[in-house]
Amino acid sequence: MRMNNLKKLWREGKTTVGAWLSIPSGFSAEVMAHTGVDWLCVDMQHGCIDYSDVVPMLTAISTTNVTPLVRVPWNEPSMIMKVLDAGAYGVIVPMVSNREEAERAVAACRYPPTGMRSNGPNRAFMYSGADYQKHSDKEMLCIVMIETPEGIEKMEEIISTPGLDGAYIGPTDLALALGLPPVMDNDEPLHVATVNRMLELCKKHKVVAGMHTGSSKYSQRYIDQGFQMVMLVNDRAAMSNFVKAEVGRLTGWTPAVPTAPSGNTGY
Ligand code: 3PY
Ligand code: MG
Repeated sequence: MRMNNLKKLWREGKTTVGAWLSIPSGFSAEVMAHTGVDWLCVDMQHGCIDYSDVVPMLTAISTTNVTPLVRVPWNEPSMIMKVLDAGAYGVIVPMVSNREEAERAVAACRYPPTGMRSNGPNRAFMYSGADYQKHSDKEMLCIVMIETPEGIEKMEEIISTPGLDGAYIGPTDLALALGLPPVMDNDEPLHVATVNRMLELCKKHKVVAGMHTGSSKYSQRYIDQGFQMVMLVNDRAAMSNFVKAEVGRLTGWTPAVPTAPSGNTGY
């Protein structure tokens, strides 16, 4: 079976940089897969992306060694299983709030007797190899997002869930959960303290800590802190920010909705 490169890099203690795909296109996924990132996440939660878009996007990413992940729209086992069947090497599950929900996400990623994943890896076995079912439990990543008030309160019981590979912070939902405005690269002391507490718990329970950022400045900050999974750039934001800046330089045009100071609006 094809090994999970991302998991290998984490095992070696390395930091990994990824990007986010919101545009429903195999071509833009392929373009992004040739940018030097370690992993790409196809975003079914907030991206303009359905299952019929996910399949050609995963096919496009598999022209490279970039590890393909999918953020599912919700903690719903049937969609987790379908994206793994399509060849995702891991899922990011949003809004996980307690141990039971984390266990449900993990179980959807593992075949019986460990979990409850149903058999049918229709594209996965072509991408991975004929022995997919035999090895997939140890290669597929289950990463949950902690970004709700209950999730903040119960972060240790979530992070210590057996079989969990990573905990990923959605900074804007985290901000809302803390009663703050939904700012991506966030310097609010309460936000910073909550992020730091999650990182410490991830280290304690030997789970990878992931952080969503909007600029290399903040990516660097989280890398320096010890996050092993850092999201640098979103395809839609990259296109929009670059073109707006170029048009502005040439014509003096300024957008009605200003670009965030960190340069990013990449949810
Ligand atoms: C958040 O900021 O809440 C996210 O989920 C990032 O995608
Ligand atoms: Mg979120």
